[in-house]
Amino acid sequence: MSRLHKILFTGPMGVGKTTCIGALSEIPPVTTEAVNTDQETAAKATTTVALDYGELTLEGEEKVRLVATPGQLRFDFMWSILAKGALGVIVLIDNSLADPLGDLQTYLGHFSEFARGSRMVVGVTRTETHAVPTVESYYQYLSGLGLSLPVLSVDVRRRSDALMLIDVLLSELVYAQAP
Ligand SMILES: Nc1nc2c(ncn2[C@@H]2O[C@H](COP(=O)(O)OP(=O)(O)O)[C@@H](O)[C@H]2O)c(=O)[nH]1
Ligand SMILES: [Mg+2]
Repeated sequence: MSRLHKILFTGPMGVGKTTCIGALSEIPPVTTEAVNTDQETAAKATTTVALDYGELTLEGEEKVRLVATPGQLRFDFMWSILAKGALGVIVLIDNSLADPLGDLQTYLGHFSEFARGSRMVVGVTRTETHAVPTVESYYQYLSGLGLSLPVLSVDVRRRSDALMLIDVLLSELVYAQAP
């Protein structure tokens, strides 16, 4: 399996990274959960401290490694290590949090190489309960930063939505590599 075939998932704690890899992976996902000591940010019993790992076979028998970053910002030193050699980054944003566009800005900053190289897709979760910011306002926000990235409203508990994120990222990569 080539090192190049890695897709990285990132986004705030509780957004759905572990769920997304679980929905996609053909192997039992490897996840490193620990007792959540940050109940204020997300009321979950456990949280991912190191990473999630899964595998998915694409058309043409190519395998991709699915890797998620830990959500808590105090583990952000891990992000660049995990991003090394990744084909692209899927940023999940939780629309129910206080400042979803601010969250997006954080991940755009940390993964700016991917954002500028059009090797990034934004998936917005919990739009069924939190309709704003709208997908349109995400596009406007990105456009204000000179970025043109796909933004999709997703519920990553559904495998079809999770697969859509992968498909859109892969078509972006093909387009980015076209002469
Ligand atoms: N409404 C909604 N809930 C979600 C979605 N994705 C995940 N969840 C729920 O959010 C919780 C946290 O998800 P998790 O995958 O652990 O988040 P992580 O911290 O990013 O890994 C779980 O209870 C999921 O069932 C989504 O797209 N929409
Ligand atoms: Mg997790």
